[in-house]
This record gives sequence, structure tokens and C-alpha cells, in this order.
Amino acid sequence: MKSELYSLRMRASRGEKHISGAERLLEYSLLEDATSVMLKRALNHVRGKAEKICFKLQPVPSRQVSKRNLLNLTTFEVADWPQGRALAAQLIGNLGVKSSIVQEAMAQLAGGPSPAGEAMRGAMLVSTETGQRLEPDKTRGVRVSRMDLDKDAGQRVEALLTDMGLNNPRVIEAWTLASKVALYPQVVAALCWSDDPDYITGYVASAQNGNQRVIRLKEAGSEIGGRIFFVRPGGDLNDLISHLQYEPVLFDAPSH
Ligand code: WAQ
Ligand code: MG
Repeated sequence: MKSELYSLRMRASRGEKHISGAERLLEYSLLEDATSVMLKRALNHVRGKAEKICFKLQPVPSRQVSKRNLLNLTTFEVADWPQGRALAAQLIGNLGVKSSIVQEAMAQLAGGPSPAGEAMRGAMLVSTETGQRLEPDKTRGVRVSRMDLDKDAGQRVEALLTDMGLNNPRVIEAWTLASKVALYPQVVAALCWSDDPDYITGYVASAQNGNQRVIRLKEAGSEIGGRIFFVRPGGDLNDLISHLQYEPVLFDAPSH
């Protein structure tokens, strides 16, 4: 493996249950540390004990990697999660998605979007035209990978987040993921809240309005979370899925 970057992915599960996953895009010298951080995460996860932990390492030719800017980051305070969900629905509505479609998609996420009524491993894709689920595998969903902070951007991004009191890996990973998803014109908005019972903050992300964090989007203790990518009609779905999964992108701080 001689290329300059590596896609490193981890997935931890117990039976059908998704415990934890992670994806990075890194140079060789950082792989050992990143792998050990992922292993610790998988072994000590609030969603429970993993029975199987898979790592996948794939070389990515650095000439294929594009460099982009993270979305702007804003945070909305709300009193409780029902207020947070109402706000999130409004933020997605502001992007032109019909309210009935947002409500139905959010209800599916809140009820456990996998066939077993649990969290999925990846994201739901929902048509903004019909409200239908578009992801080919409803247990797996679509897992976005091959994105990370650019090596030279780390300090700039961490300084920004430190000013906001948000300098931690979860925020950085979610922000990077949201910024990649928003690159594709077929995606109108992404909605996310964690499936970790101890983490209740989520976001609505879009190219138009940036990464809009909403501090309370679910009830503490709930293991149901996930992501919805609202997809506008007209584009090639397989092409979008392939870009989400395989296009390598490194991110720098927001451009303004
Ligand atoms: N691609 C697609 N979907 C994913 C991915 C991915 N790479 N990673 C996670 N998901 C889906 C999957 O259904 C998970 O169950 C769900 O999202 C939640 O994943 O600014 O921690 O890693 O404070 O638990 C957002 C707010 C935190 C961060 C999200 O999600 C902030 C979070 P988790
Ligand atoms: Mg999780």
C-alpha cells in the first residue's frame, strides 16, 4: 500500500444490532493512533458490548482527493426535544421540503428506521417528491465515508471549535460528514441525531444554510437515532450513493 492516503473504517455490532462505526481518511503515519482510538470506542460503547468489530483499510490515491470547506456552523438552543424536533422540521421546511414529507420521514426515524424498528448502520434516503425511502438496503442504509479534516486544517478547526466550547471528535466527525453530504446538489438537507443514549444534540445541514446544530433533538436514554438525507428528484440515485460512499474529500475550516 503505497498511496498517500488511507480510508480507515470501523464497524462494531452485536447480532443485528449496530453498536458503533467510524470512518477516517488519513495518511500512513496517523493510522496506528486512529485505529487504536476506534478500537477503544468500539470496545467501550454506551450502546453495549460488541460481538464483532470489523476494520477496513483501503488505499486512496491522493490525486483523487478533493479539498473543500466545512459548512458554517451555528447552534440553536431549545428548551426540550419536542421543541427541537419542531425547529428541525421548520429548518428543513425552509429549504423547500413539504412539511408532510418532513413529518413522515422524522416519524420513521423516531420510530426506529430499520426493519426491526431499530437504528440503522447508515442513513435513510428520502425523496422530497414522494416521501419514499430510496436506500437500497433498509437495514444498512447508506454509509458515507472517505472524508476527514485536511491535515493542515486541524489546528484552525480546533481553534474555531474551542471558541465555541465544542472541540471534540464527535462534533468534528459529524461536521465533516454533514459537509460532505451537502456537497451534492441532489441532497436538499440532512437531518441527524445520534443513536447513542447519552447524546441528544443533532443537526440539520444543507449547502444553503450550513450545519445548524439543535441542542436537544431526542430524549436522553433513547437508542434510536440516525440520519435522513432528503434527496430531490431528477438525479441519478446510484451515482449519488457512489459519491457518498467513495468520493474522497478533505475539509478545511469554513470559508467565511
Ligand atoms: N454515514 C451515514 N450514516 C451514518 C454514518 C455515516 N458515516 N455514521 C452514522 N450514521 C447514522 C447511523 O444510522 C447512526 O445510527 C446514526 O447516524 C447516528 O450516528 O455537533 O454522534 O455516530 O454536537 O451516533 C451529531 C451532533 C452527532 C454533533 C451525531 O451520530 C454535534 C452522532 P452517531
Ligand atoms: Mg452512534
